[in-house]
Formats: sequence, structure tokens, C-alpha cells
Amino acid sequence: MIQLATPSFFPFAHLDSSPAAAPPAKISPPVSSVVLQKQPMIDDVSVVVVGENSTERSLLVSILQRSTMFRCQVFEANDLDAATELTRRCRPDVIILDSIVPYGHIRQEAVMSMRHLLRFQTEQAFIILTREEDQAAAVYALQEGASDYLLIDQVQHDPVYLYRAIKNAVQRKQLEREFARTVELLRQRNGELEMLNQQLWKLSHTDELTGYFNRRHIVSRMEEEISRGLRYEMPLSVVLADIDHFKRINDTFGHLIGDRALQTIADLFRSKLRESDLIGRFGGEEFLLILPHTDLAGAEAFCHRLRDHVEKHPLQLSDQSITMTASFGVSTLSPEVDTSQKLLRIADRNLYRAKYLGRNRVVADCGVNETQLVNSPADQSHPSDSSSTDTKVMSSIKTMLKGKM
Ligand code: GH3
Ligand code: MG
Ligand code: MG
Repeated sequence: MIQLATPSFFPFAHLDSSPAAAPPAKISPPVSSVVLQKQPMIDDVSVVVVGENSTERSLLVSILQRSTMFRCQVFEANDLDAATELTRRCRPDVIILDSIVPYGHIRQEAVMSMRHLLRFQTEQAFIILTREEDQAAAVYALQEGASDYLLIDQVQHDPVYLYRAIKNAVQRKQLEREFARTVELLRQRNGELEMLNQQLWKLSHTDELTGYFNRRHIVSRMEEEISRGLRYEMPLSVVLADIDHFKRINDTFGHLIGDRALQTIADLFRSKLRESDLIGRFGGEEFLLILPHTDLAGAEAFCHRLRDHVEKHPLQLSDQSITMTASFGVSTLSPEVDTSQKLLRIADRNLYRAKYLGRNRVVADCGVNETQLVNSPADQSHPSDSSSTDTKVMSSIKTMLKGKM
């Protein structure tokens, strides 16, 4: 509430005005009642009385100055322009509008005046005074935002009606402001909570080093994609990718460079993924990719592109570059292979095969024939890698793999 000294802040000599006399002694409500009511205390109130009839205004001013409920600082305005200016300058708590303000005797005129003032100031409470009792006009004024609608005769007869109306109006405005502040605070807190929730979600669902989903989340997303694939009979493939000889990178260049190598490969994968593809860090240097709408051949071709991309983009250090490669095991959804365990088992077995076939390659099969080996195009692009063509080695791998299945 703004506390202004009447003589010093009343700036409109040209207005028909009469600053209030010294206010009566302050009467504070007992502390217990304040606590019980939980209502804001009203000690000082500033009021603008708007009306074209100076006698009536003077009467209201003297009524207000006699208030024992609060100290009242009163200003007068004889028309709407003066009231607007006064309201803007003095920011009163309450504006009392005589219903004939400013030009006629139409009751709605007061509401029009209030609307006009509300365009500039919304903090004030409005009380409308009228000569005749008119329920419809009262309801209309209240609907339009007035705090109260009183009969002048009633006020003259018992000013307490006006004091109570002012007190209630000011308290309501204070509570409205408090409510707005609380809503704003809650909105801010909500925003903060939402941000914290997002951070929490990120922490619990992603891997810090690569930014990919963590193992728990990528597996749960895989379950969802499997259900979707089975329900709509859509192809779905799964890939386990593992960096080749990663331990050597750690051992040769240290753990920090190892971390950078992991991030580099994660970024290289990221640049090739479609929007619908999902990827997560499955283990130390192992990634799980979920490729919806992708059959075995499509997944195999995609992995060849990934493999090629990694091989062609070495990790750049200040004085040298480290060529990295990765191996890929692919499996695909089918009536026989219809669970995450089966898909992962076959992808893992194929990755294992890719490693034993010489690494830096892709092995994809649907897993129906457990002994079937599918050589990737990477095998043909690396003819010097004897492990991909040497049938003797191949058969020994088969034997070894059989023992591991
Ligand atoms: P292979 O080609 O058979 O996969 O050989 P590899 O050396 O890549 O595989 P191995 O399982 O022997 O070693 C994996 C290494 O990855 C061992 C582990 O210390 C390292 N590693 C796992 N997680 C991280 C990590 O977050 N940062 C770093 N720098 N190294 C990691
Ligand atoms: Mg590895
Ligand atoms: Mg590994």
C-alpha cells in the first residue's frame, strides 16, 4: 500500500480538490484476530473520490476522514480525465465513483468510467455509489470488476457501510496480489522442478561419456520396439557393435585418450543414425543399436557403412592419429527370434564371430541355423585378411563357436 503525504503529493491545483485533514489515531486489530483471520492489516488507505458534484464529494471526504477503521487520505477529481491523471500519479488503493460521473445520469456511466480507468490502472479497487437501488445495475457493476456498489443514502446514514466496503476491497486487492505472487512463485518452482526432473531423467537414463542411453534404458526401449514390431509385423534389427582392440588404445595412450576414442566413435555412429534408430552404451566399449523398420539385409548394409565410417575417421591427437575399427553382430526379429534375449544372444554370437573372423567386419544372420556363417562385404574389401577366406580357420572357428553356444 502506498503511503503518501496528502499536501505534498496532491499535484492538481486546477482540480476541485481538498486534501484530507490529519488522520485519526491508528487503531490496530488485536494480534490474535489477525492471526485467526489471516487477513492483511489495513491501517492506511488512500482514496480518490470521483464525482462532478462538489457538495457530494465534500460530504464523502468528510465521511472518509472520520473513519476509525483506518487512516484515510482522500483526493478528489471532478471528471474522468482528472481521475485518470490522479490515479496514475497517486496510485490510490480505492477509487469511489459517483454513478453520475461524469456527464449524465445514466447508471452505466459509472461502469464506463471504471472501464476507462481500468485501461490505465488495474491495481485499484472500485466502489460505485448510486442514488437508487437497482439490483441489475449492481450486478452489472460487480461483473465488470467493481468491488462494491453502495447507495449514497445508506452511506450517509451509516458510514460504516462505506468503511467496510473500502476495507474489504483493499484486503481483497492485497490478497489478489499475494495470490498472483504465489502463483508466479509456484510457476517458477514448477519450472525449476521440471528442469531438475529432466536432469534426473538424463542422469538415470543416459551414459555420461557418450550421451547415449545407458544399458538399462536401451534394453527397455528394445522391448518396446520388439512389441511394436511384432504387433504391426514390422521388421526390426538389432546390432551389437564393439570397438576392436580397445584395450590397446588404453594401454598405449592412457585412459583419457581411451575416453576420447570412445566419444569419437560414439559421434561417428551418431552422424549416421536415422531419427528412428536407437543407440545405447551396452558395456565398456560396446554399443547396442535398435533399428526399427529395418530387415537383416538393411541392417547389415547399414553396419557396413558404420564400419567404413569408423575406419576412415581416425582419432586425431596433436602429434598423431589413431586408426580405430569396430566389429558388428546383427540379428533380426522373426517368428522364431521374438524376444530381446534371443535377439541379443544371436547378435552377441555374430559379434563374437566377427571378432574371430579378424575384426573390423560385420556378421549378420537371422539365427535360425545356428551354424550358418554369413561373410560380410567387409571380408571382400579386406582380401589380405586371411581369416575371412581361409576355410581351415573358418571351420576351426565354427567348431569353437559351437562349443560356446
Ligand atoms: P576386442 O577387439 O576383442 O574387443 O578387444 P578389446 O581390447 O576391445 O576388448 P577387451 O574386452 O579386452 O577390453 C575392453 C577395454 O575397454 C577394457 C576396459 O578397460 C576398456 N574400457 C571399458 N570402458 C571404458 C571407458 O569408459 N573408458 C576407457 N578409457 N576404457 C574403457
Ligand atoms: Mg572391444
Ligand atoms: Mg567388449
